Amino acid sequence: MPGTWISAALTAAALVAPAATPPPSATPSSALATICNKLCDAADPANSPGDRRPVTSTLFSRTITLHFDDSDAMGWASIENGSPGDEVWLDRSFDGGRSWSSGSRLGATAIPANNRGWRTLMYNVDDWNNTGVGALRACGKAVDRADVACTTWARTTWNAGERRTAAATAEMMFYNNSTGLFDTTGWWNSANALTAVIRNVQVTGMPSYRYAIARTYDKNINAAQGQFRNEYIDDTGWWGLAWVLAYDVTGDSRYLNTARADADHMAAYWDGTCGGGVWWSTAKTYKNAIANSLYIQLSAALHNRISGDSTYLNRAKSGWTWFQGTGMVNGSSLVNDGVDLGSCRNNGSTVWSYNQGVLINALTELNRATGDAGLLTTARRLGDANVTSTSLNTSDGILRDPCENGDCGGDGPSFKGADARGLAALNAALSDHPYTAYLRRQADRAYSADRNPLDQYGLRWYGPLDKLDAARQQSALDVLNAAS
Ligand code: 7K2
Repeated sequence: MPGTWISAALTAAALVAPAATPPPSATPSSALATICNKLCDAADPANSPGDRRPVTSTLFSRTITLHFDDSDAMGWASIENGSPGDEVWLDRSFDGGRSWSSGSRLGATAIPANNRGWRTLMYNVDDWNNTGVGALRACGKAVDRADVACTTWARTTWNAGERRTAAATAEMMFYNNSTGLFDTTGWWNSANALTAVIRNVQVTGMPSYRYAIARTYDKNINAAQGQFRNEYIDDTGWWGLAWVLAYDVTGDSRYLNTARADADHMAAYWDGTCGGGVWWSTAKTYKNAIANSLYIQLSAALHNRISGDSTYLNRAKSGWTWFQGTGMVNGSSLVNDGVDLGSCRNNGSTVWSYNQGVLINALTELNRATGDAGLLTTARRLGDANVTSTSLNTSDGILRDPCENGDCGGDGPSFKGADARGLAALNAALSDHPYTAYLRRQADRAYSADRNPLDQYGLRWYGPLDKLDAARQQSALDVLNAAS
């Protein structure tokens, strides 16, 4: 009888299909080995204090259900309304459902004679000893058909008890423990992803992913040109800001020293072409907003953390003076992309969200350094334009970049998160917190329209969910952090 799970679930162990030979392709060993967290794999769901069922799937009138024991961070699969011989099992993924151990079919079992339903034993979602951030799905097969149906991927509420930690956990499913970078995205985007994860630790107080800070640092300190420098001055700026935040959260001065090395690398690419400013890259072909906003923000942030400093303060001030002189902030208080090297004026190129947010963050940090209230007034003008511009917002007030009629390539998906970070910093610095409602609207919409059951997010916050990568996830994580 379906629903009467007697302790025959124990007998289920005897019904486990002979372990299939794992495929020859490399599978993370943790995906195959028995995992023990609070409990070991193959625990009895009869002992679960809870039974949450986030997702189901149907197959020829059968229902396949994924169940969670959230207090033990384990899950099991069931099949109902089936026939004897129907199979049911779990797949487990440690990369957000991009791959799983297809040979392992965790808990694979079959409906016994005279029954219409059955269930697997319980398996761990995560692998705590190996910092494996996991997901499960329930799968099944009818006895007389070849077709297999699986639920979508989901996980327990462990490290995912609210939408911000859930999004951080989904971001960490892209984190590659071997490289210390985020798979599916680029070098500079990984700096932003790490920044969003660290910020999540700060705003939620959940320390689970703090380990990523030291791991990313240790595994990449000698990458590229060392100290997280490379031929892109903006890339170096993003990493410098990540390390400033790492220093804020850990107090470890090695991160501050690296942030200094990054700022100094950027400063080495300041010259007199067009009266100042740092170049976009070491090839010295373009002076643009992003590299210079990052330079101002990072320099001011260093001044605010290094007692007795005047070098970084002077650089930040010179950066802003130069930026203003170029006219990159246009008459609508929106930032165009860069400078035309012939005229040394605003090149009229695309208005990207991140060019608002990073400049806003830079001016907020510079205000903290100088106490100059005019900087916050200017930042507020930029912020007001940011949240009202019809080129940066849908008609119902959802932030979107101009590339969102396409898929935004590899860079664009990270932009809105950097923007949200800047708006949040300014919002906190202004006593009337003028962007609270805006930021909350973004987070609420992304949560309701652009998310799957594993708390993975897509490009367009107004939906629908398009595809998954660590940069899309980073922007969503940033706006969730910002809305808190
Ligand atoms: O043209 C530059 C930049 O001015 C422009 O804003 C973006 C728009 O494209 C390139 S830079 C592409 C990325 C490279 N490294 C770090 C990121 O800040 C940057 O977006 O896509």
